[in-house]
Amino acid sequence: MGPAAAATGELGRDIVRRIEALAAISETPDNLTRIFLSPEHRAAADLLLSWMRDAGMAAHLDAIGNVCGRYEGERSGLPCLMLGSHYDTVRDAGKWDGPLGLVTAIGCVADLHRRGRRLPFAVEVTGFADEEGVRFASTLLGSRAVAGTFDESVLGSRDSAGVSMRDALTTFGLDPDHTGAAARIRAELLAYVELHIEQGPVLEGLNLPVGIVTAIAGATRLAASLTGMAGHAGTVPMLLRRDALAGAAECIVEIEQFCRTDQDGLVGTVGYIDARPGATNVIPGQVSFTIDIRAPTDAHRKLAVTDIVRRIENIAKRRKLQLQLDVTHENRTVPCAPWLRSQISEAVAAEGIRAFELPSGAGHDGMAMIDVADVAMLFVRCRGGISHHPDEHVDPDDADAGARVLLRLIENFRPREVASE
Ligand code: HGY
Ligand code: MN
Ligand code: MN
Repeated sequence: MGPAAAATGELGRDIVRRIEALAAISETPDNLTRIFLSPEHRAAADLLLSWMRDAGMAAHLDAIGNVCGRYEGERSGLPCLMLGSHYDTVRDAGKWDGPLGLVTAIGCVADLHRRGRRLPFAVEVTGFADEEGVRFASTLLGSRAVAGTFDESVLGSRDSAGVSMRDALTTFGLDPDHTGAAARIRAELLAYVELHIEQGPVLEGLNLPVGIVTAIAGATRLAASLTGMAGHAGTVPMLLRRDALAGAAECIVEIEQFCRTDQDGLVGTVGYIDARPGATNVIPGQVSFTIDIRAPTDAHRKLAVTDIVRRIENIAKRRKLQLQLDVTHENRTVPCAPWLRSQISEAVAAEGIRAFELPSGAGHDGMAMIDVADVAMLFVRCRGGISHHPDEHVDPDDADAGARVLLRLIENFRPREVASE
């Protein structure tokens, strides 16, 4: 008989230790910010690669900056069950959004390795380089590269400091002309499964440590720019002004009001705004802001976007502001595969937990991975439903429960053909 499986609590303690180590790698000393292709992003990648190797995986950085680990099956070269999540963060982030899924997957493989357990398929762990889309206007860059849907035209896009993605990739040590090398083909992947914190309050309300995701809600992101006329704050009469910031403020409140009156789960957020020239005594002449719109169904979201755009156009027209509106990101709702959901449900029930299903309002790498594999997700409860905030927290016992479910899923995994026989 080989070594015993991890004792209760052991996987959870290992996850917390790794989460703390990753959270210490930040661009800012007082909070956690780790943006795509920054030096800290690179340091986190190196740490993840070392953990993957310690867990018995062959590991490398791919052409877009994803960290990729592979644990061979009973013989080398078999198709894989891919596990993963992202290692970039939003600004002033929590520690768990992204890294939880990644370090849990690494911990599970480490446990298989410790026991010398090989499976009739390979297990791969992918740490996606950019899911949040904070640095450049586009998002899901890491998983799109793996899915073979990376749009090379985004290489020319620039961050707020004017650095192009092409130059940032070069500085990171990658060749921007070879991002295509990160792409995988469907025959190599049996499925993509991601564990992630829930980022909402549902599991906590039901007193459940984990939940099975039914679908990932689609999203539309837009970049808006309003141009008016800068001028002297003391001399230009109020009725003669073309104040771009006041116009943006009206648009923002309009978006909020419109989404608030919706009864069916529509949400709209303006999360970034930049006003120029940006001085106390100058009327703002130019403002850029972002808009993020989500709804439970694609049809509902598309109708809402059309309505919101019309309202913004009317505000701009009335205020004599020039408007530029561009869709920077559009993702359809992605269903989680029923055959994978039922295997996750079995693993949850086998851990003595009620198998509960819920949708994801947040976006995830599965939205891109669907183009190369069937996808599924397991959510882990977080405290107070708080996410994208430094107070984000997962109880170590819940991290442990998530890991035990994931490990059970891996060890009992049946590829689709076998599962449906
Ligand atoms: O925005 C999202 O839903 C994800 O957290 N990137
Ligand atoms: Mn996030
Ligand atoms: Mn995330």
